[in-house]
Amino acid sequence: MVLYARERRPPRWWRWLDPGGVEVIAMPRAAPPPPPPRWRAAAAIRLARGRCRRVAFVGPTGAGKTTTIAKLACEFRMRGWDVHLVAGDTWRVGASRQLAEYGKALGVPVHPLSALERDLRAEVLLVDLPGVHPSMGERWEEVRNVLSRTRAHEVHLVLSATASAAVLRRAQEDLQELGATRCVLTHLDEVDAATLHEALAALHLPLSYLTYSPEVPGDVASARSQAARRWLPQG
Ligand SMILES: Nc1nc2c(ncn2[C@@H]2O[C@H](COP(=O)(O)OP(=O)(O)O)[C@@H](O)[C@H]2O)c(=O)[nH]1
Ligand SMILES: [Mg+2]
Repeated sequence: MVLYARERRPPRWWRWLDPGGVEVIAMPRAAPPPPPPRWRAAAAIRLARGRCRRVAFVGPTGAGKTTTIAKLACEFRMRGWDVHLVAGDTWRVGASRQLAEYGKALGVPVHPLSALERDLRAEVLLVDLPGVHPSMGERWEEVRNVLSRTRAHEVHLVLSATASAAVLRRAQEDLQELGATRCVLTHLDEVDAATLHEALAALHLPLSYLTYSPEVPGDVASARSQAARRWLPQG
């Protein structure tokens, strides 16, 4: 921004040595705010009375899969849906117990993987899986196998907003084969606005839910809900 400008003309007899010029005093202009990230909001899980919606959650270890499942189980339960959980993380020590404890506290049945072949009278079946990456060989194969047994209507990729944009992009590419069509972003309470902005800009998949505390129940919102507007920059 130009604050002051003046043409400087030395005397004619001096101009052979100093032709003159323009004096300018300027201040750098503040950088414009970055444009809002272009993320897409996916619809929340849609349930119907008397039908079973099978939903699986995949993603890297520690992203928040089990916590998201427990939060959603509680939400659905409170709205009167018949919720069942499947403990598919047979790799992490204590993972099944963690889910069983949530199930007990929420009054929701928790089944072993063998229940996937049974005709459960649930209206929503949430399947918890171990953290996974294609480099994990045996575990990768098992997750693929469980997913095909699940016959999921929806697969959600769970990602933490604390991961860098590069890691988030990479995770979406690396886990593409698992067939997730939407993603859940967790740990929003642990990042600042700029980091969240970068995380949202890195999402190729539409965003279904976000979570913003480790607490169960509570602090989960559909990306299209009013509650989500508090966390997400509006485009
Ligand atoms: N602050 C915060 N912590 C979270 C959130 N979601 C999960 N966590 C914590 O992150 C850790 C890993 O979560 P977990 O659900 O076990 O991850 P998983 O390995 O993907 O199943 C646990 O300590 C959770 O309490 C969140 O939205 N905010
Ligand atoms: Mg887990």
